[in-house]
Amino acid sequence: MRKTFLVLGLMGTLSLGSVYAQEFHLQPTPQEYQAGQDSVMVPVQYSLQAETAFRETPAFHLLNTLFPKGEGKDGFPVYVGVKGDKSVKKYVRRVPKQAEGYYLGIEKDRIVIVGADERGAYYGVQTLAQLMTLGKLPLAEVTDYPDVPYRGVVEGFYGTPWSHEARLRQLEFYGRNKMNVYLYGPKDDPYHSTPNWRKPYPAKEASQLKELVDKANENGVIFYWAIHPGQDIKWNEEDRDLLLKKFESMYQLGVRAFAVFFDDISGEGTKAEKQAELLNYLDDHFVKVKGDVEPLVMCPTEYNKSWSDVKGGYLTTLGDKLNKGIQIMWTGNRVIACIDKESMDFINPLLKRKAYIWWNFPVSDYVRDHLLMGPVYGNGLDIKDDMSAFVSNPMERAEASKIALYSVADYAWNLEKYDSNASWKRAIRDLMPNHAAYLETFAAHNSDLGENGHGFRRDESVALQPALKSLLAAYEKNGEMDEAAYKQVAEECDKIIVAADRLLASKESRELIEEIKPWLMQFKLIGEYGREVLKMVRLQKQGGQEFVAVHDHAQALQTLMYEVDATYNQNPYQPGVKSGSKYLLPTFNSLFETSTQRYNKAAGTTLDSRAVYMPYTLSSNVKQLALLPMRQKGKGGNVSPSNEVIIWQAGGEVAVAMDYVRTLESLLVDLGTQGAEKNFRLEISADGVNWKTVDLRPVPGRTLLSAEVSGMKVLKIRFTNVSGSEQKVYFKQFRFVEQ
Ligand code: LOG
Repeated sequence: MRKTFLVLGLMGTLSLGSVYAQEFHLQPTPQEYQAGQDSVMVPVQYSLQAETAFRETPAFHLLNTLFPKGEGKDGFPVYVGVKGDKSVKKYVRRVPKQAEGYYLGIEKDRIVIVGADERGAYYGVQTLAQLMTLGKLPLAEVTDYPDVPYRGVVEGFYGTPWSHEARLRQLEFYGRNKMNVYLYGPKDDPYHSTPNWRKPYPAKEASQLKELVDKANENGVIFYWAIHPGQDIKWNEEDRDLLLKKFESMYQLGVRAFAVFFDDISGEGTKAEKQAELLNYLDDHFVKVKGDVEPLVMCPTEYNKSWSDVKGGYLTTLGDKLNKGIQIMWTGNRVIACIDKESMDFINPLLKRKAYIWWNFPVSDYVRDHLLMGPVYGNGLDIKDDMSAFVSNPMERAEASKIALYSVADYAWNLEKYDSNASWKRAIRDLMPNHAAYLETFAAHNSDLGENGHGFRRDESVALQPALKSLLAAYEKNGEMDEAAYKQVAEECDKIIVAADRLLASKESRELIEEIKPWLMQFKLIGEYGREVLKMVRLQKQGGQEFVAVHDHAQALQTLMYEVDATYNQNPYQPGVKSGSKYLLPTFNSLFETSTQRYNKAAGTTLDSRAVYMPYTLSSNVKQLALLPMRQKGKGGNVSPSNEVIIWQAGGEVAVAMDYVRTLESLLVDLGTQGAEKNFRLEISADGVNWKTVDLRPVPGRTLLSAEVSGMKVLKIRFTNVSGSEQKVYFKQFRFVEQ
């Protein structure tokens, strides 16, 4: 196959808009694109050569927006349609057979777009739209189709659901990036989940949902509405009919695709047998009866390998019992995991169908103080035939999620040609064409998740890592200076400051900037802090007294960073604002500490050398709790809560150790279930040896438990499952305040 990706012949004559020819790349990466040297002027008007029915399709509406003067008899001929249409009969052989495939030909005297189906034609027009930004149209042929049948997004996170406006912008973005599904399932929409899943939406929400469905249709996106009934569903006719009724009310709003999620629940709702019965009932009595509804999608309770008990038969039951057409979601080997061949080979035989991948990235509902704006990498490039879908669960911040979503679209369309870094750079340019370099600097240092209960991490500060490392290593060893590394880090600090300012002040992509503003503020402070720390290192070596003033400024910047962290994004889960947390800040902190200690030693001073201070340490032998980070907040601490159900073995405990004996004021625990306290014991020790049991009292009407600890001396706290058997409970809160 001959593939030419560049349109070199045109470069000299192009009128360069926001897209430069040498950087031009179709998105998502097409299967086959051949462009010659020749080109034609971009037509300002077109004449439509199509069947009458074509005028009813999204492809037509998009086409009609591409030409400034619209349609006209003397316009440039555009032959467009789907396989079987008379108008494009001549070209039918060139159309790929795959669903949603298309052929796009740009000839001297015509444009030809033929879809394997309606959405294929729409994607052909989307590709034409991209080529038309080039200023001149290359004579070209595109033969293209997606590798994965369903590609898109599941709005399935905990936290503030996306706004209506953000969703409208997303749907348009999916259309442009050839993603065909959006599953609506925000955990904190009460009408999606407990308590209100049985009730219809109030008028305002209903009309907004209708608007979303229309917007999705315009953009070739299937709008799936998902319900999450498992926490309190009764397996009886009444609830089944209420669920059906809710579906019917959504159908009335225009919804033609439905999903049922059984993730993160405990109790009666988790039974595979019952879940399968319900889904099959919906399939037989709703989907099949309506005739115009897409295949059902379900998210199982055991939705990842680490939680699945194959012998227990849950997955096998679903695989055996669920009607063939029903899709089953899967997040991989763990809740948060990249997907590879081996993980597909594990799950598909159990489900007896190709898994519908729910990829938990860039979702940040368990690391809410971080932004996940780095490259999308780690998923197998050899699994296109193993999955029925690849959908991504994004961040609560819709615009910031677009960097990852762009690459998810690219990946799922064409796995073998996916190039994670190149795709990431293009995503950034797509989001902020006029500030791309600044956004790239920011995103490069805001990629990792920090410590988290799932243990999922991402690379960060990739280009700067070697310099950070060798600068620190040389200096820590014997005070040597790696000049080249020093220079590189210093330049990066300058770049960081400029990037933060330019983005904060930019008129471009305001919605994005508003979302990430606190992180931009923090980022700028890190750049400034880095600059001062580098000066400290230099001055310490020279032994100059100016060291003190620079040290004090660096310390002031630490205080300001602390204040940003304590002021913005104060959600109760992982409050705060972390930036550059994987390499940048830790390196600067180490340089701060070492240089201050060295200065103190030489000058006989007692400058404060502490950059970070964490008085509490968590330990646990419960697998899902062991990695949960502790946070210090004001005069107290809390364990970062988890979203899912914790499988807490008999005798399993979680313990918090203090750096020295402190005095408690209050302590709160929330296991998400009323009455759960009888299975657990809370103990406090003032010396780490002798323990005292403390009662946990339920706060009336809530699942919150409060311990009477005021005035108690504490060195260690421990909380143990003393029931003698495994407990499945949430871990929504574990928080204490000191006097
Ligand atoms: C939830 C999801 C959440 C995600 C990341 C699934 C299937 N369910 O642990 O709502 O956004 O993990 O925290 C989940 O992933 N539970």
